[in-house]
Amino acid sequence: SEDFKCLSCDKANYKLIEKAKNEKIETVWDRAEAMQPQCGFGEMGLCCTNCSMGPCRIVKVSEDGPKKGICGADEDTIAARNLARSIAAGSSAHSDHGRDIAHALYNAAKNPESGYKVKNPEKLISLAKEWGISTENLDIKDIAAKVAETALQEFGKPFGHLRFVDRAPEDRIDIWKKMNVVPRAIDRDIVEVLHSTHIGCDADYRNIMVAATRAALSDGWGGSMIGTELSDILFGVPEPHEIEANLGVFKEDEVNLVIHGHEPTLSEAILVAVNDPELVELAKKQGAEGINLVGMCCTGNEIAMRHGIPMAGNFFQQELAIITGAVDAMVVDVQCIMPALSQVAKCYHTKLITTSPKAKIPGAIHMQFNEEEAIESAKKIVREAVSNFKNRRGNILIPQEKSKGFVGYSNEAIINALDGVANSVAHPMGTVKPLADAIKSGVLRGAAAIVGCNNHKVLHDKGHEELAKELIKNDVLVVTTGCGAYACIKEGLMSKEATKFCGKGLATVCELVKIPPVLHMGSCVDISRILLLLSELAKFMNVDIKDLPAAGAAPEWMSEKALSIGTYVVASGVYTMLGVAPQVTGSENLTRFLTDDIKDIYGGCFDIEANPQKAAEKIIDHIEKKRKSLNI
Ligand code: NFS
Repeated sequence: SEDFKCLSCDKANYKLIEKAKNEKIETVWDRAEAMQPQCGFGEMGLCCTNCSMGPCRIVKVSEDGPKKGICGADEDTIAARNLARSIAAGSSAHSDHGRDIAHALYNAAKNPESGYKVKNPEKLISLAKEWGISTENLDIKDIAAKVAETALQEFGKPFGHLRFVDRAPEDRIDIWKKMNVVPRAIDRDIVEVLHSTHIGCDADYRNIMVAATRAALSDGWGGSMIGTELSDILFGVPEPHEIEANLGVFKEDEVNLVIHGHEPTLSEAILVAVNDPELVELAKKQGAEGINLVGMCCTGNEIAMRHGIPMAGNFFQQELAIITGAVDAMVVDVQCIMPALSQVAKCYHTKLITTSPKAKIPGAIHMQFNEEEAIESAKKIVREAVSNFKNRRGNILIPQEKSKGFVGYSNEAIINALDGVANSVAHPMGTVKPLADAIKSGVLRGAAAIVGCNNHKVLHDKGHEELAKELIKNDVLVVTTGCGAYACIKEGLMSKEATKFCGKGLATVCELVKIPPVLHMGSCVDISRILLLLSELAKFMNVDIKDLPAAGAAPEWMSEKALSIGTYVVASGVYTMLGVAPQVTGSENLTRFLTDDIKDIYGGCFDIEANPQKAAEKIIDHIEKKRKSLNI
């Protein structure tokens, strides 16, 4: 298994990569190898396919060759347009997810057949109040309908700006106003990027980035935040749970159902269905002991956070999950689902079931998930999974590796945990005061978020883990979401014992407050939680987000969503470290803009460092500088 250490640093994966080799099954690592060398024009952002006079590409490596596209677009225009379009696509993915949650909330109010119910009426009422919706004489369902409709209006309202923008610190909103990037309506801001990057429209890279930044902010402070807030209302606010993680969570004697993708509207309904006595009975009739539901990628984060469902694996483990031979069905909805899965599934008995009209995969079984009768349609899907148990072929290998950790740190849960200890020291309950105090006193040097995907350009999971370890060793509290959260829990960084990796200050805080040093805050849309935590902290300390000793990092990012996230996080004032360079380096101007000039505008900027040790040093350096300017 020695050879596989250069592909992943997760031991559970070695045996399965070896199994894949023996069984002649191609994985993401094989395809990445076959792709070498990767296209230099694309890598630098210098290939333009925006019109059919092209494709055009700018030659940088020599004096010869075109320096302009056929329409005259130069490297700055081309690289910025490509980046902006990716940001718009990322923002649209998160926001469309948010829209689906809003529809589900509407269904919960209006359509009893849907099976959705409001689980947290307090959060619903508080959001209604925030949005100026009168709750007088209305029952929960009526309020839910109004809140859902108001949320849906955020996508296409003709005037004004997004409601959640007002949650940001005042200084931040002023910067956005000055830069003309206050998001107005989510669909509009995304459409505007597509329009302005059309052939013959915006050619000014800085102005292209204005539209792109606005579209990104409409994700973080719009679509994603709607997704998170309304999911909490519908499915409950996450609370700490101890759970198991890694491919060792599969059970030989139970039906293994993997739910993979993103939207809790599906995973929550599947969770109800797997507990249906009739389906459990059916599983037993097939010879199984029960139904083992496990999560993968961000929808796995969502149900782990709310229900303690095991986290099977992250983006780079999706094929390996099937290669165990123990997966009876993998049920997917949207985003981060490799089309390769259908080929892998064919080599086993596994049923790959697509459920969204937005994401069908040739070779998969399509069973449309109907949110108007969510539970019924989830039951049909689960029945399909259960009836496949008997078709197992015997070539099963479930790795031993799994680890335990605590997940479920919503802002509410973090504040609760802090309240628990600090209430001896008279302070207003339910505020970020204890967190601010810990930072001010220097016990905690600051906080960093480690988020995002897996990417073959980085040793799988190593970028996340090493960075996290280095930061907590230096008393920086780490919060994490997405595939980064999987890497951290698998490495034991969310367990009680994780304090052994911490510096003295952070270890003391963790023991006192009974939290792990790496806090699992959810899926990628839940990065909106991190924005809110930073906002609350900034407001409490009477500063702007950019002044906080805080940073962001996406060591293994790959998706367009990650580009949208990075952009809204930077525009919210956060220094953000990328482990993989974005495809912009062919434009020195744009690269300098993103890594430097932008600092003077928003206070945050991108930095690029592949080595986790060096990335940690830079983050710590940034944090210490911010402490100095705050005089703490
Ligand atoms: Ni987010 Fe990356 Fe996907 Fe989640 Fe994982 S790949 S941008 S982390 S599952 S969305």
